[in-house]
This record gives sequence, C-alpha cells and structure tokens, in this order.
Amino acid sequence: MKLDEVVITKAIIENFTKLFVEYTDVDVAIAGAGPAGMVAAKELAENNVKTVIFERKLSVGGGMWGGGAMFPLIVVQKEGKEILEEYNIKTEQYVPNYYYANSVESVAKITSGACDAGAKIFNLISVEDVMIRGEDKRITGLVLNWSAVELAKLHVDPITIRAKLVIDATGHAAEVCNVVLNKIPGAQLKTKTGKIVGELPMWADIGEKALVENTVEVYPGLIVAGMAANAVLGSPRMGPIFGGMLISGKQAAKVAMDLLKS
Ligand code: 48H
Repeated sequence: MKLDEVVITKAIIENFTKLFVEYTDVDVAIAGAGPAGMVAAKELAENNVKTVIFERKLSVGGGMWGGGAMFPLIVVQKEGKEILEEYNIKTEQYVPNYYYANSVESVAKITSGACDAGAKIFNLISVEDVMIRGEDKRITGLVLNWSAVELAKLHVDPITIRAKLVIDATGHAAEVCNVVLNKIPGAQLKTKTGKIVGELPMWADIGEKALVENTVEVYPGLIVAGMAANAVLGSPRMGPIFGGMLISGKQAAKVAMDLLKS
C-alpha cells in the first residue's frame, strides 16, 4: 500500500485534537514535567484521578537529564532508591544511604511510568496564567499557549483548561505561584510571609528533609511540589540529589487526593 502524507497529517491533527479536548476538563493539571511533576502524575493516574501535565519544553524530564554538572548520574538516599525501584530503574550503592542511578534511564522510566499509569503529557505548551473563580479567588484551571508563541514573543491569545486542582511543579522558578502573586490582587500564599519566601543556599540535608513538609496546598486549589516547594516555602536547594523530588511528587499526589475527597 502506498503511503499518503495527508493521511499522516490527518492522523496527527484529528487525534491530537480529540485528546486535547478530552483533557480540557480534568481533576488535576500539573505545570511542569520534571521528576516531581511526573511522579505526582503517575501516582494520581494510578488512582484513577484524571491527570494532565503541560510541559514548556520539547523534552520532559526537567533538570534530571543533566545529573550533577552534566555527569549523567543522580544520587538518591534510601527512600529515593525505593521509589526508583518502583520504576525498575537500576541503582547502585556508593556508601551506606547514598545510591546512584543513571539520569537518562531515570527520566525515561519515570516518563514511561507516568504514561503507563494513564497520565497525559502535553509538551511544547507553556502555562502562562491561571483561571480563578469565587470569593476566595480559587484556582480553577490553567491558561495555556504554545511555547513557540512564547519564544517568538508573539501576541496570540491563549486557551484554557479547567482543573479541580493544579500542581505547580515548575522547579526553581515556581512559575504558577508567581502568577498567583503577581496577578491576583491581595493574594496571600500559605507561607510565613504570605509571599514566595525564596530558595536558600545549598544545604542538601535540610533541603531534602524540608521537601515533604513544603509540599502543601499553598493557595486555594494550588499545590506546590518539587523544587518549587522549597523555593516558595523558603528552604535550601540540595544539588543533584533527587530523592526529595520523587518523595515530593508522591506527597503532592497524596495532598491532591485528600483534597479531592474532602
Ligand atoms: C510549562 C514549565 C513552566 C511553565 C517550567 O526543574 P524541574 O526538574 O523541577 P522538579 O521540581 O521536578 O525537579 C527539580 C530538579 O530538577 C532540580 O532542579 C534540583 C534537584 N535542583 C537542586 C539545585 O540545587 O539546583 O522541572 C520543571 C519543569 C521543566 O521541565 C520546565 O521546562 C517546566 O517544568 N516548566 N512547563 N509551563 N510555565 N515552567
């Protein structure tokens, strides 16, 4: 049978549109497909929570690909190793409680885990704003545009999806939390200052431990996860140890599921 390029084109456009329309109304929308966002997505989808991730870049994986200073290995502690093993990622012990894994294998298998669980990942789409409703100006969705539009600095109006909850997993920049503070008059985050406290200098032990308790609903309808959680709540960065990101992803899913039930 001869191949017809127009059939290929229709297969892509028709099916992308169908899928995207299905995901304009979800339980949980996640901004950012780094390790924290993707682990959260897997946990949620596995529990039949309709979950979508929007990722600005062409590739998912955030800061995990590059390991530490482009040496493609990540380090995790015992709890992190156990999560990597859930994804079938090979780990080796270096010294007690320090394990390492290949960063490329880690991204590939974490991505695969999220997809297999049923989470939908849309790449090349940037979250540029939030949708709000009600007296408490609750977050009720995300405002999206093609990353190409953002990169080209074109003025093209965005589109919107509705979500019962949003997770800000955008890493150091905590972009969704910044939007909330910059655009919602009088918005207060549930942090000690009501604002983004800001990330503290490197202190791996404290930074890793802080991640679980920093993974909270910081604003009505908005949960913060991963590096964004430490940036918003004011805890240290931790360098190329990734256990906390994975644990925070799981915690974000738990917080979301508890909120969806309440
Ligand atoms: C769509 C967006 C937007 C947007 C950003 O940076 P990440 O890997 O984030 P985490 O929290 O999963 O992991 C953090 C980790 O990679 C890290 O940076 C560590 C451990 N640092 C320690 C240290 O000391 O420096 O992924 C975030 C993702 C990226 O893929 C972005 O492209 C994406 O979010 N993103 N996607 N819309 N507005 N903003």
